[in-house]
Amino acid sequence: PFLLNVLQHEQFLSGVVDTYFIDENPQLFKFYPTQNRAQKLLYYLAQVMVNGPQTPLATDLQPSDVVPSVPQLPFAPVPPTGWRDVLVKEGPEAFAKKVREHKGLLLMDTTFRDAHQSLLATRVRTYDLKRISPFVSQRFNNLYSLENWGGATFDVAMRFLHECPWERLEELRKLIPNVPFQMLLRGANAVGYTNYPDNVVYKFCDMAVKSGMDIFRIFDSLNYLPNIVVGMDAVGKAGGVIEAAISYTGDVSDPTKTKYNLDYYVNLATELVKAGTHILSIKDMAGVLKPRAATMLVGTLREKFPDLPIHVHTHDTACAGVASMLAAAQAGADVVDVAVDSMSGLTSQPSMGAVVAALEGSDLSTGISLSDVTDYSAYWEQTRNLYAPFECCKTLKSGNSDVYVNQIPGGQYTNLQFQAFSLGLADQFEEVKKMYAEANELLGDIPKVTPSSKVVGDMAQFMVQNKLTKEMVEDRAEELSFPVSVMEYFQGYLGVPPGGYPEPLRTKMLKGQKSLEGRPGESLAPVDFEKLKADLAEKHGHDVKEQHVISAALYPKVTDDFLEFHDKYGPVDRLDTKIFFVGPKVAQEMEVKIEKGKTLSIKTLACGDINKNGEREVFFELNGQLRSVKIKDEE
Ligand code: 3PY
Ligand code: ZN
Repeated sequence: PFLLNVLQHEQFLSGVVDTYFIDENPQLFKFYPTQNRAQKLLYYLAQVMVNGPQTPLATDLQPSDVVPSVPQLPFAPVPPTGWRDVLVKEGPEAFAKKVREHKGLLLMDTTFRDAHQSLLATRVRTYDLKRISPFVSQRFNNLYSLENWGGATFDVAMRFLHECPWERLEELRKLIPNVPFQMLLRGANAVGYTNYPDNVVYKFCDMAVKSGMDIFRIFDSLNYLPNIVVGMDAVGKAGGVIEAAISYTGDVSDPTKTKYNLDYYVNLATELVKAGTHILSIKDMAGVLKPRAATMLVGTLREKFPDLPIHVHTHDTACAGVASMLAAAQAGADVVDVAVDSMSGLTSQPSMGAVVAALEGSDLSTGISLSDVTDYSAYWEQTRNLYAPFECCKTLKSGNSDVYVNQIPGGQYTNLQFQAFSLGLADQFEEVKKMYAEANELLGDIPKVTPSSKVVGDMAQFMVQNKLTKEMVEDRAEELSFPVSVMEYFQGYLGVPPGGYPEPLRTKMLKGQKSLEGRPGESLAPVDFEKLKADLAEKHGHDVKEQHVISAALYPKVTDDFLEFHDKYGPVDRLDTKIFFVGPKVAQEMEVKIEKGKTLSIKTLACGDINKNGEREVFFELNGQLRSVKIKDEE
């Protein structure tokens, strides 16, 4: 059994030990503070009061004072049945069959993942997701799925929100037992930015299913089949629903664009079907699937695979998302992606309310009530104000049809724009966007989605900064020192791009450097999970959960920092969002529920003057008792 320290060791307590005992059991001689969660939280609050936000805010906008109201529900002891009941009872194949047989259009709601990844820098906290979850479970039981995990949420949760992504999944599962959960899996990159050894991908998927995940949308940023197949196999073995995705790029409605034409997509889809996908997904990560292209692509795939459910994803960057999703539905798509109205539009998904209303009364009616959408949307409209410091609308104010040219994915668009604005180079964004298209050409015209989108973005910025054109890069490739991500792409670390690498550029850039052949994961040594677990336990001095070990295999440093932060500051994920980001004011009172039946009542009393050691003493009332914490003022 795991022991906290030597004072719990029977043999030690009985006195039958020699001095080797210390050498053999060093971890038992580390004395960690006992779990005083209340004191740790006071320490966090005091830290924010004295030294400002511990999660860097992206803009000068402040979280508003609103306490978002949750729509009232009549008492219901159990939620109505949903698609998850079908999945749990009958398994993935039968689930897929029933989805295909369903008459109306089904929706996936992306509000809990892609919407805030695209609009609010992925910063939405479990706290706010949980508050609205019972409502989702009661009123949105007809959803095909709720996308609430994966993509960038995994590392951002630990890195910036100091919360455990696995705990998010488990807690939402308890609150929403009836709606299938969906996640985005980056194939052999899992939820990271680089290829992992296969055993990491398998273990990750297995634990995801055990923690409550149902449907996995699996893609590879280069549409590189071997990378997608690893993810598919891992999901299948874990018992999840396999939703293999085509990452859509180019324009099938433009006959002059021949690289990514209908044949290309039909061939890729055929391979995914052969590899055993339960559902076929079209992932339009940039929102470049025009309505007419949606009709052509979905129509062609529908004809070719009459029994296979088709699920279409888009972004609303050009504001044509609703039109494209309606076109997809009419051409035979079974499921399309939307976000609730107040979290929709621009680089997010198209509006749920608009799609629901457009189809009401038709054969494709979604079975979702517009008045429920309104209530759900009102919650998010208020909640979004808590995330004002991360609002993309600080810089992005309207739709942009230039996305059809630059093809920048939704999540990256606001990032690049924000970077340019924060450097005071607003007009540079126009140049970066233009250069993004040129960089894509240089790299061989590739699908652009995490992580290949970063390669193209890095290349575009490199070209803007160094005032390089495409021709200049081609001429001077041997002497330029390219960004690391670009070199790694050419070295084969992401997999093989469609149609192979551009030559002679690649040879010139690599200058004889070694490159990987084939699937990168094949040549990576497996992670030793037992050793990793022991290392973590040694470092953090408590029984490390299996889930944390998997987090550490994916993100060693981020996980380490997360565990350390948690050891130091306690369950900061229990604080409300405004207090978490910007701290309380003096004389503010708050209730913090740290677990079922255990609520702390905290009032801030005063923040003292700076003493000769450069510290301030912050005074609180905790459950009626006076407490104080000394914090070094780092100003
Ligand atoms: C991600 O990989 O996080 C994406 O959302 C890609 O579209
Ligand atoms: Zn997306």
